[in-house]
Amino acid sequence: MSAVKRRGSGARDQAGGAEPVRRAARARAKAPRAATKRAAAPHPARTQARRKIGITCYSHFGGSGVVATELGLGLARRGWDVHFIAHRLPFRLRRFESSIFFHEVTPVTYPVFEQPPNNLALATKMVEVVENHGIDLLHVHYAMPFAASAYLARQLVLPRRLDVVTTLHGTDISVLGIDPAYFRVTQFSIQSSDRVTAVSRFLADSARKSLGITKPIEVVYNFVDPEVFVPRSRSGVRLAPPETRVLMHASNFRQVKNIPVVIQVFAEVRKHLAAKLVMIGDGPEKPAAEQLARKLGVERDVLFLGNQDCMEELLPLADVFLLPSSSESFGLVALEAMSAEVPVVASNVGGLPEVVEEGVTGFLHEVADVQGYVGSVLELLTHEKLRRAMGRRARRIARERFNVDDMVDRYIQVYDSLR
Ligand code: GMT
Repeated sequence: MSAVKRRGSGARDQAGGAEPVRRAARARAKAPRAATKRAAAPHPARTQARRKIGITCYSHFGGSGVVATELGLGLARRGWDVHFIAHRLPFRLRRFESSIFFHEVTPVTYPVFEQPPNNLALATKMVEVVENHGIDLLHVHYAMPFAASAYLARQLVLPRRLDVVTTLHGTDISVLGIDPAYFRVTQFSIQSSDRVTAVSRFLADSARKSLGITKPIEVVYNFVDPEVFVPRSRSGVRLAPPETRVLMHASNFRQVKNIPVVIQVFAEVRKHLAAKLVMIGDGPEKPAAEQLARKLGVERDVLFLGNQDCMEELLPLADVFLLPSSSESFGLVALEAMSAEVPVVASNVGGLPEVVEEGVTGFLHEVADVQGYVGSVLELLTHEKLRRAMGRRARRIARERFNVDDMVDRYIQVYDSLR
């Protein structure tokens, strides 16, 4: 048996390689021969009709992967060839698109390695894709470690030109970037990117303050497709009987999401009216949350649904969405709820006040203000007219300020500024 093993390709490997067969075949057919040579080729974007981009993101559940995937889909709709370079197929890439390609990063394990060097495998795959497909632009979502892998790839393909755009999403700055274990590399790789964007003003400011980034950082807000996240249809699925109100939370159940407060708020609300709490997602805080629900005697009214693929089907079923995070650079799921006409009750931290307007599209409170959240949730659940009016305003603002089409255009402007 060989001591060298490939990780994680699963069914796709059986299908004949690192890419799904259809995409791999198309990719081979489309790859221009000249682009496979490492030479000082003319800047491809200037000579080719179809523009091409490599996108790297975390593919599992999480807002940064959603944003990267929806951006890729938006670019594909505008005639770009989009090459996702990632450890797994991004979860929101649910339908086949002929101009979207997936290149799986498959690190090799070996007994000498304590951990397979994933970042090197990623840089190597970036180089391979760039050279084989004549790509001159990489857009990485989440600085750690993707901006560092992209920097390495850019050095490796010299003298070919490869522009790197890095989008900062949240904990890549607020938790990991500032950790002494990663500080210097994160700072260096962001500074070395050709363009840097952040998903909120708050996050751009924190990157400047806490990481000392001096490079200009453009704010491109996260976005939603208002044709996908639509208000509840009368005939649709229900999560509770008609007279029972639905409070909803969705996250990756990490400490920053303040999960115990979600349960405590619900337990208080439940004392006043018939309600269900729908908890979507999974993560380290979930077992403790289940335990707390039992301790507070509300376990029968709390549904832990786990990770769910189709948020656009679930969010419209909520009457109120609750997000009491202790840190949140944007809160994409709150925006998706708004688009579905669901008012949001959230903490007033990070980028959340840039998304949720106090008293207009929802209510904001101090992180630990359980009574404040309870008051706002009850107000919305007991005043149907107010709840509906706020929901309608939330949808209008999601549409007007955070529309997918506008934000894809903004990213294209960022790419164009490199030409
Ligand atoms: O940084 C993280 O915690 C992960 C990341 C993700 O992949 O979901 O979340 C961040 O990026 C999202 C997309 O830009 C934002 O909507 C989230 O607010 C942000 N999370 C935090 O800041 C905690």
